[in-house]
Amino acid sequence: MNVCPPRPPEPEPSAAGATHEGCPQPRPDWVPPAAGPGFATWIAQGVSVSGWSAPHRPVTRAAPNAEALAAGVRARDPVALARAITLVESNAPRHQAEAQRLLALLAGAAGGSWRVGLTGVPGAGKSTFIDVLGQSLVDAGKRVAVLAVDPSSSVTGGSLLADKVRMVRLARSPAAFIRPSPSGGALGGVARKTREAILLCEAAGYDVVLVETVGVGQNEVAVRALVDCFVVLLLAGAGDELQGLKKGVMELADLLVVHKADGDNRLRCLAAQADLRRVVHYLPAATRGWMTPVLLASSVTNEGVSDVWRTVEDFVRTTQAEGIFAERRRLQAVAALHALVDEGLRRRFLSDARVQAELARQEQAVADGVRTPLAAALAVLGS
Ligand SMILES: Nc1nc2c(ncn2[C@@H]2O[C@H](COP(=O)(O)OP(=O)(O)O)[C@@H](O)[C@H]2O)c(=O)[nH]1
Ligand SMILES: [Mg+2]
Repeated sequence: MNVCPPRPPEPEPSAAGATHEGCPQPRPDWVPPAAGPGFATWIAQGVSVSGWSAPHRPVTRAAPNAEALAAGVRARDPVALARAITLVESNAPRHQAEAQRLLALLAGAAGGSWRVGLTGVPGAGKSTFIDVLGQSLVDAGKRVAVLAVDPSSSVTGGSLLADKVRMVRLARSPAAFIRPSPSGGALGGVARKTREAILLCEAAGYDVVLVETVGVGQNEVAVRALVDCFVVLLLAGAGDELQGLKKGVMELADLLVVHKADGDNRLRCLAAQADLRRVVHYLPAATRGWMTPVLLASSVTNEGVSDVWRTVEDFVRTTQAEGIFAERRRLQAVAALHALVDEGLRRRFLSDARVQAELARQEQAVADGVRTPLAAALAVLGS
């Protein structure tokens, strides 16, 4: 088999390359000077076909248009939904104005889903669980959107790929929509973008929006503020049953699930369930009038997965009947307003040149121990 490209009869040495004795074609600059013809790097020669020229098609994308995107989202077009989410995730000022117009156009169509947050340590099986749960919801005729929130993903890098692999079956379903986390950025920004992505999914008619988040820090608190029902997945047999999940996270849970309750692990999970039931008894209620249940589930055998969903349904019915569901959403929207005002004030204040200069002076004074942090802060705020 001849793997060499056809060589032109009279090669022209070009500025981009150098010829070498015995090598009639131009070669890239970085080819070692002593490289013989066996050094297998050549600049590909163009093929010219007389009378034909490549059509000039500049690769451009139409600027996002709020009306067109809103129509696409309402028509449940997943491509339009994906583009709409990309628009609200954009930090470019010209996109932000269009994004807000889009959200205003769709405001009346949002709000109709059940928003369910799922958290747990990396490896707790969240994505696998969502894949199984999501499929059973789709089988029951529901449309399911999954949003993954991981502000650390730009650092850890791997979670995105893992999620795509874990949810491969659900991803194939036309009734499901899966969106990985907005990349990087401050937690406040990720929370804002996720909140808006939830609204867009609702406008696209998804009945359930599942928000997966890694339980490693503050993200679960941010996600708790975005969802109606908050589920924490735990593992048994890892020594400490709280596995680094602080008591604070348990206090946020409307439902605790001891996951991977299969095979040899099942007995350990039963013991962990009994322990957790005792602990939960002493925690303040995450949601008024609701005692957090502790369930067992396995995404391998599917055991317990439908019980988890039945409990979520029970939770939604109970909180809706008592007005807690609607009240929580109202409070969440107001809290989002406050968070955005705080963030905007901070950004505006710190971008002022005088403030920056004063801050640098005061940092030095505090570092040198000649000023207390409070006195320095007051000086900066008064600058
Ligand atoms: N035995 C067992 N393994 C599971 C179960 N669910 C997930 N896993 C495995 O746990 C690992 C982590 O799962 P993944 O869904 O990526 O966890 P995530 O980081 O919490 O999203 C994978 O190797 C899964 O195959 C389960 O119910 N039982
Ligand atoms: Mg995952």
